[in-house]
Amino acid sequence: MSKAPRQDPAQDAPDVRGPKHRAAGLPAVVGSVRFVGSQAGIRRGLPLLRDINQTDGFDCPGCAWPEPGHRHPAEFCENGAKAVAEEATRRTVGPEFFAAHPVADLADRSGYWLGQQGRLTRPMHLAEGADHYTPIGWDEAFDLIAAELDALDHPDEAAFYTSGRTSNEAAFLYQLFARKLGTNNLPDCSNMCHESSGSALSETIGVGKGSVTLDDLYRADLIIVAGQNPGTNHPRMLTALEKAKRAGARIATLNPLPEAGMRRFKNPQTARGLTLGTELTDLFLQIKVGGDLALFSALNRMLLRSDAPGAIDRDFIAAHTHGFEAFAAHHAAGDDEDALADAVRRTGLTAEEIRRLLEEVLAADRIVVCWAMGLTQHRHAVPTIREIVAFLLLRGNIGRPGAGVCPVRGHSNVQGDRTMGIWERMPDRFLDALGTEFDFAPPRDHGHDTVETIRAMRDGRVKVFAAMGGNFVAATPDTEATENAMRRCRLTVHVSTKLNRSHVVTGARALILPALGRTDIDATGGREQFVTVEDSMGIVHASRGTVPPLSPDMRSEVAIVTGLARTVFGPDDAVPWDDLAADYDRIRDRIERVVPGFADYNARARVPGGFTLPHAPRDTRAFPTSTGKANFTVNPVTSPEAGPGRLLLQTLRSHDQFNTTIYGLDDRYRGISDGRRVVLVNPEDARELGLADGAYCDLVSEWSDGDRRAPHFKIVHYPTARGCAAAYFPETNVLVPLDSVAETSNTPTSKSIVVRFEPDSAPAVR
Ligand SMILES: Nc1nc2c(c(=O)[nH]1)N[C@H]1C(S)=C(S)[C@@H](COP(=O)(O)OP(=O)(O)OC[C@H]3O[C@@H](n4cnc5c(=O)[nH]c(N)nc54)[C@H](O)[C@@H]3O)O[C@H]1N2
Ligand SMILES: Nc1nc2c(c(=O)[nH]1)N[C@H]1C(S)=C(S)[C@@H](COP(=O)(O)OP(=O)(O)OC[C@H]3O[C@@H](n4cnc5c(=O)[nH]c(N)nc54)[C@H](O)[C@@H]3O)O[C@H]1N2
Ligand SMILES: [Mo]
Repeated sequence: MSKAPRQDPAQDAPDVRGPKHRAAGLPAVVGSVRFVGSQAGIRRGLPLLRDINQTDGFDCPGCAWPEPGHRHPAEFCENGAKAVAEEATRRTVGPEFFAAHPVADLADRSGYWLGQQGRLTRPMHLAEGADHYTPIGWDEAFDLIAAELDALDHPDEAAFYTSGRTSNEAAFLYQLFARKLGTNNLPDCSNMCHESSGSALSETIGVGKGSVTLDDLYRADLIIVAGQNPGTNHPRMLTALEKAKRAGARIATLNPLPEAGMRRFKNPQTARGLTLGTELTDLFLQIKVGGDLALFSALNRMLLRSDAPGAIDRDFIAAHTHGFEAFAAHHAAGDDEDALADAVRRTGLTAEEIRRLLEEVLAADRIVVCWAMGLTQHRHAVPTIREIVAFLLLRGNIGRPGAGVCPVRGHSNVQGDRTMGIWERMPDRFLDALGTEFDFAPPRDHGHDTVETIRAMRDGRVKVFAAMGGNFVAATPDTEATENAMRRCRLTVHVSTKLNRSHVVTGARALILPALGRTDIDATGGREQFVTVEDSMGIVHASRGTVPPLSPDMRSEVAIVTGLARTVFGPDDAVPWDDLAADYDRIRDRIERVVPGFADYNARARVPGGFTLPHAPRDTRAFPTSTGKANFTVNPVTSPEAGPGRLLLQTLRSHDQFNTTIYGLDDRYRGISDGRRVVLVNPEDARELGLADGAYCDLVSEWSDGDRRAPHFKIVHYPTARGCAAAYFPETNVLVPLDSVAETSNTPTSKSIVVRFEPDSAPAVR
């Protein structure tokens, strides 16, 4: 725990041993048990492992991957165990801790150190001009927030952020609170995550969610996994891929990095897996960062030209799609050889490799494409995903078994939060239903998303910032600009489980409100309550905490929202906030009347395994788009260019972190230990740029408004694609310019930052 206690980059001294080829296996099992023991203790921790993802237990807060129908007694992975242990830790940060540490000292600590201090147990207040947080009562805290909200000139001067762990019930009430107040300023982590998927899918198929179930994966002939590292971020997905493989699927992987899990997977749930493992990837294409649009565009062009029988599904296209002529004309323009040469240049692949992928595609009747942040966090992310949808539409691969789109969500309930109305741009039909149910007129102007919220705080247009979970200043781009923006607020409020950077970079006044997490027993209203969540495949199910909370002063997110709302709107409000909190069934009854697909919610939430939400394209090949059909789109090929002496930096996760929560300083599969400030560079590029293996450098990103610098990164020669580099976030968020965002979705371009390398400006003191 003493490692890397300070923000000081010079303290970071990673050790490098080179990448691994296999994932999971025995080291993962040993890793989970050891970590759980060290945080939660064996007596509190091990029984918890038994409850993860079981129908009578809680939903793993680790990721949004669905649970299979037949659950394994150990339905969790190493990283899920770490997420659970972080939350169920016995360590606490109470008033004594805050008395001992002035905020200035906490602001000098690393995010890792802050997180390791333990669970927040009491509401804490940082008064204007004070050096220390001091305890505050819940009612006093609500009064304080109500007074600040009341002092605003307009409700749009407040913003209400949500991270993706919040339950359906709490999320629904939270957006109701914001809208009753009069604002649609509901930025969320999704703005930085799968917003590009939502934008592209809504436009093309009419539903911003994935169209496949686990069963579809098991029935697919070809699964393309693009821009995703499931070995670390969705380890249980590897079990599904292994099962698909056994049933005959082939797997193609598109990634600038050779990620361990996609090569050999040793399933820790089976004896065979622990020893032998399965070779998952049949075709690995080491694509350049940002090259996916060029690749799928090339594939589509070749499919349109192909004389292989059934290369494209003309019946499906005629019956269910719109815009095919324009799409085909776009791909008919220009010279085929030139187009292929252009794709080769932009992808860094050979023409032969692209043709091999085409052969896989032509041999596959049913295709699923899975993706995550490697596709969504680029300037051209939305056109890339639209082109992937077109690729699937060409062969009728949406709306039939074994085929479809599979954006793999991150946070465990990020998809559910959206379904519940956490979005700055909810459609009118949702706002109409909400207004009718609760007898008020919801605001109609679109609110701020995450990037717009930062700009608004910077410009003094947002003065009160509240967050339901998350770590806003560390997760967002342009760290310095964002921290300065946050400091300009009148009041910042964080509903949180653990201490993080956002608690110590505050507005004039600040509150920390300690919330119960997934693992905690929730006895709000004097009875054990359960909540519900929605996974990445649209299945809604119950989650019940199973450990006693560490302090009676922690409240459920539902109790916190309703407590605040009652203070702000008074006891006679038309919404019976207290009644809703006393019995979550009453919240679900209201959700059922506002959100489509939730009929009989309370009964179906009690069915083990839950229920599946309707998805028109998947269920009936109906496409609720503007044209009433699935839309082909025209997406001119583009890709990021770094320019001479520069590389394209992607910022990604190590094996020992959950977003901004750092579990430890190792990245076992990439062979990095004891530190995080590494930059992975292809050895050929390194030679050309004079970057010696093991030397330290500064990373400098270039943008129209000037340079940004992240000091002291150890150079690691690593087999990434040429022209590309990789380093971990949040350390590199300082390099991502606020205005460098994806078209349409406004997602920060965290996966393609142009950087140059300069001598280390913070040499280690040894
Ligand atoms: N243990 C753990 N689990 C997690 C998380 C965590 O931090 N830790 N985070 C959760 C969240 S919120 C999310 S959104 C997901 C994130 O899950 P991932 O998207 O898997 O996470 P990243 O680490 O950002 O990895 C991005 C992957 O895309 C590749 N990539 C980068 N650029 C490109 C590109 O241009 N093209 C292609 N084809 N590939 C590219 C990278 O090499 C890397 O393998 O995981 C969730 N689960
Ligand atoms: N450069 C770069 N930046 C990125 C990304 C990237 O790939 N590169 N990825 C982006 C992505 S995909 C995402 S999703 C965002 C993540 O952004 P966020 O969701 O804002 O960040 P997290 O680190 O997941 O938030 C962790 C904090 O949430 C709180 N917390 C945990 N569980 C609970 C709970 O149950 N209730 C409450 N109330 N609080 C809880 C804890 O206090 C913890 O410190 O980051 C984005 N930022
Ligand atoms: Mo995410």
